[in-house]
Amino acid sequence: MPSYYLTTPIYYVNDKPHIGHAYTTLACDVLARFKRLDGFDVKFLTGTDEHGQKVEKSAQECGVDPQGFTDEVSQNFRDLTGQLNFSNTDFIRTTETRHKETCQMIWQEMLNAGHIYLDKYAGWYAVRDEAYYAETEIVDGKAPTGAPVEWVEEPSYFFRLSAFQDRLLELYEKNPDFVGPSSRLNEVKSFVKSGLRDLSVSRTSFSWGIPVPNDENHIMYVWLDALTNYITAVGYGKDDPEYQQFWPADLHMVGKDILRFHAIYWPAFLMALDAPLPKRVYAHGWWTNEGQKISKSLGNVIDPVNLAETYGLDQMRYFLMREVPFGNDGDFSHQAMVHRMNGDLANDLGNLCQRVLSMVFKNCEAAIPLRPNALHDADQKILNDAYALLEKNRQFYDKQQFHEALKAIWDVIGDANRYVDEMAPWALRKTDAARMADVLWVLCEVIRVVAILLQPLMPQSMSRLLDQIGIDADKRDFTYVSADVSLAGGQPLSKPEPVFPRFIEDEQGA
Ligand code: ME8
Repeated sequence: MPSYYLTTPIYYVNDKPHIGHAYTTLACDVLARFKRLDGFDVKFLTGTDEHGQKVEKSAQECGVDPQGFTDEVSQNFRDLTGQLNFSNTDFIRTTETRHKETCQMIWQEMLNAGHIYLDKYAGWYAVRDEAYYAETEIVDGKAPTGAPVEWVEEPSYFFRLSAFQDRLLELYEKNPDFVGPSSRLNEVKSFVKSGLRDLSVSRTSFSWGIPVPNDENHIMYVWLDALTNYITAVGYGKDDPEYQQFWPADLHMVGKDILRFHAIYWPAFLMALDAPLPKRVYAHGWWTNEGQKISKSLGNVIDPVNLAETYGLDQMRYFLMREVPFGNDGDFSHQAMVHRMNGDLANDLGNLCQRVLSMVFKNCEAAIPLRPNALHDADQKILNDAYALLEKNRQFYDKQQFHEALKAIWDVIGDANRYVDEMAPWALRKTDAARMADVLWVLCEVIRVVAILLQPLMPQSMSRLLDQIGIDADKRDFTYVSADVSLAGGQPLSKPEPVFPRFIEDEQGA
């Protein structure tokens, strides 16, 4: 069985999870589910990044010790995975022993191989980004991200990042798919071409971090610690069969804010360890709320659990993956959400299912019609288009173009609705009942295929839909997207219930 390893960023525990965090993990969840249904053994990792000055400050502000604070906030992220039906197979915390051991092990390896040396750091640091900035990057006294910076002068260990400049450029040259979307690769290349300075990888002015081996004054820079989580989780250096099976990772999914760390520092650290490099890093875009930057100070942080309660979990999952071309920035608005919910889900897919299944229920003795002996051209065309979705979806999913995968499915849903109108099975009922049954079979088969392919995105609703049309639980993976295993017919149909209710403003109190 082929393997697939994908990861989310590990989130800082300075605050509760919000829509942005849910978005990244959702994208990974959809992909993980897709790969599982497509026959892959999937490792899907998420977790929390718990060290560093930012987290230490948040704990201080709450008057709690950092470990107690991180225990509590990390639990919120862990709970979110259940609340949003995420199928991660591991959840890592950087305060776990397994992780501290790996960090200290790789530190020692890098030191022994001469990639780390002791010196002094004098320069700018932004706690909010947990990042160092060069003098030339400072704009109006702030980091290019707008984060406040402070001047830091302290003894520090450095990683010889500058020595990896050529190898990194060669990596991007030889593997143009290393960074997605492709437009972002240029950003990374030009940063590297502009010249890499050695990276400060330890701090002495606070203590909430993993101790540097054999030098008690230093703790590791939080990004060296954090990035290492991806190999901790597969047992790097511990003869773990998971490392053999899953490393290198197939995909690190991140937001565009942290691409530099993943596409430059991380491969350089791995090169220093002589370890294989991940196959791809994908940087998605940024969400705003009704046109405004999402921030705690503006008080407009969107709680993903509230969103799921208001609109429905699968509806929210659909909206986030469909509304914005993956990779672009997007805006969350109530109006856009309701538009998708009532348009794509209730009208297009919901109505197709409801009218087809109701007709079957009423006119075919509440059982799926038997597979026809012969098909008309129009039948064959729509069925072929439905089966062809699998290969199209594979290609889109491998490029993380979730919106394109969905668009392709909705094209078929639109065609199926037009096919219903053209074939007018309600009229055939009186003139040609056998043809009516064939038409309804074709439609049930299209619904089956569409429902199987939409499981990664809307697992709960598609499971209900597949239950309704009597598909056994072990016949829902992608090997069943094929004419060879089309519906035989005869399965009893329970009274159809709408899968996607409309959102009605007044009733919901919106
Ligand atoms: O950066 N829109 O953690 P973090 C879209 N600990 N995505 C958003 C978003 C928004 N408005 N806000 C947050 C860190 N995200 C480090 C990562 S990895 C080794 C260490 C998502 O809690 C997006 O994925 O600040 C972004 O990259 C991530 O949350 C940042 O989470």
